[in-house]
Amino acid sequence: MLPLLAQLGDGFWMPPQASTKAESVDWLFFFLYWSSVAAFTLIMATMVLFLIRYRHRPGHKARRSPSHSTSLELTWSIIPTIIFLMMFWWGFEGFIEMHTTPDDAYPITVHSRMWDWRFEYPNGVTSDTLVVPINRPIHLSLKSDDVIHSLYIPAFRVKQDLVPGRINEMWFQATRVDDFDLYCAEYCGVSHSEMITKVLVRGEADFQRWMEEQLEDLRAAEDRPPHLRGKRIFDQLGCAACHSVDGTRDIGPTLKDVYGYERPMADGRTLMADQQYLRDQILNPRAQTVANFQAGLMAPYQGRLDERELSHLITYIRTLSDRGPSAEQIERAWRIERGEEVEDDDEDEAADTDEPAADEQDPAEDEADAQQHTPPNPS
Ligand SMILES: [Cu+2]
Repeated sequence: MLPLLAQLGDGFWMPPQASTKAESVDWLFFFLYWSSVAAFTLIMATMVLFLIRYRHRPGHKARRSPSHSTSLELTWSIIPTIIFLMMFWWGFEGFIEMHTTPDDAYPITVHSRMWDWRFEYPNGVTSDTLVVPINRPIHLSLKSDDVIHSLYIPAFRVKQDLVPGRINEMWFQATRVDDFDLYCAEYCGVSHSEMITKVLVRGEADFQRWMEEQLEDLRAAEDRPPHLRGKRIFDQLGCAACHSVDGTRDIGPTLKDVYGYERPMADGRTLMADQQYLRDQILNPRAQTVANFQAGLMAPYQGRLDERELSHLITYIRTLSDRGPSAEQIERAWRIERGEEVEDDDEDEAADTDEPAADEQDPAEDEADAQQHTPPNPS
């Protein structure tokens, strides 16, 4: 009977049961639910029955009620105690199981922040959707860059807080190939409701293929002009959640025509948006806020980007301004630096593009990088 009730959870009253834990969670939930329904019905029915049966009638004299009944008291103590102990035991068992990660679990790091998710795989691949293989335990290390978030996958029946300054953990094993919702379940500011993405459960072969593509993309990204590498970092970090690149006002200032212009700040000062300004605003945005924008929303990127990544990101932002170098100029300088034949162009333009050449890496470093991104042997 009860397992049958748990089946009701699968897609009827609940999201589909898509992890190894889902059925036992639903089972316990429905046990609690239906025992509450049964207790409520029993108590209400008895009350109504007694109201009618023992109502006041003319000429009817009330009998004295018994003051004590050992058997009755034992019954109403022992039966509920057994039921409560059963509930405790199933809950406790499930809790322990949920917090005991299998040794062979596949590790993924989750970065959360207002209002965006990023999933980092052991080989350095990152993604804004959580792509996982079916039938394999997945271990998540949960981190937050700013406030408390909560990772919630209803179809898997798992939820865990992400707390700044802590690494929380959780694990699951998906049992259905499909796309499922992944929410933030802890109110975290104005765009909390947009902090939503997907879990894509795939067969082992599809997962490996996806991973190969990502690795390919990662390697190709290293062999691109700096502003394109910067754009990739911009996309990966989810900067677009708050900053437009076309002049549209969003949660944060647009990045179009910022570089090279004077910026009015909230404290009344005016700052020139040079490279140092961009660097400061990325690494420590809370130190100074642009006028008419809410302070403190952006997480500091100090320690989260290395100098090369930072330089690429700044180069990309400079290309978004009509006072910065154009993408063509950056690319041209990059090609010249690589020793490629470049068609003769305006001398002035070439002169403006000394900077990207400086952060060009040497081939040995490229080699080391490529090795870093080699995937672990799937066991
Ligand atoms: Cu959140």
